[in-house]
Amino acid sequence: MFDAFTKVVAQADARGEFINAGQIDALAAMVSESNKRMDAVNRITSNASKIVTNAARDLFEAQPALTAPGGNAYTSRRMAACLRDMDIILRYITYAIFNGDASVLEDRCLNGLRETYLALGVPGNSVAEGVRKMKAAAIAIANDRNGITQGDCSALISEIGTYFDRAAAAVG
Ligand code: PEB
Repeated sequence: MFDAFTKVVAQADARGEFINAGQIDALAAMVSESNKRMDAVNRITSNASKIVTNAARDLFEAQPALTAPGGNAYTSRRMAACLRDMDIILRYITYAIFNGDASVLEDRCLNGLRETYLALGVPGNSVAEGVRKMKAAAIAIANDRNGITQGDCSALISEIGTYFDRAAAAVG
């Protein structure tokens, strides 16, 4: 598992080079902006159950076959597994945001997930749609201007978007 710093070290070491000025500048900029990152993680984390349940509700409304008899979220056991999966994916996305690096998400959550869903007969495209719904809700919450110091969060918000995109692409 990498964070933005250990990733730079691993890349430099692989080339047998010192950390260069451009890499230091990029990390210094990240540190100076880190309150935004922590606020975003805190906001998404403290709204996680709302993000998951609303996204799931929207998904089942858009794809009613999932909750109909024979569907992949039919019976409480499968419904619980589905909500749990969405919660796990969102949790790993918050770790990636915190680290400023996707490796924790890739290695511990997404690696093999497509094959798992294939083996279980769970439709990956539907999981991807659920992830996209969580993306919209999480970004609305992280980017809410109310009750927070005003500033430019566009770079952070687009970075956050990439983690959701990776998760959706991994299963969809
Ligand atoms: C991944 N999901 C399921 C299983 C696993 C995962 C390993 C099988 C074991 C079990 O049932 O617990 N586990 C999950 C994950 C990690 C992990 C992400 C990462 C670390 O360890 N059903 C739907 C929707 C979708 C869904 C499309 C959006 O209709 C999911 C939610 N996942 C779903 C369902 C099952 C499942 C299991 C229904 C149960 C399938 C079954 O037993 O029939």
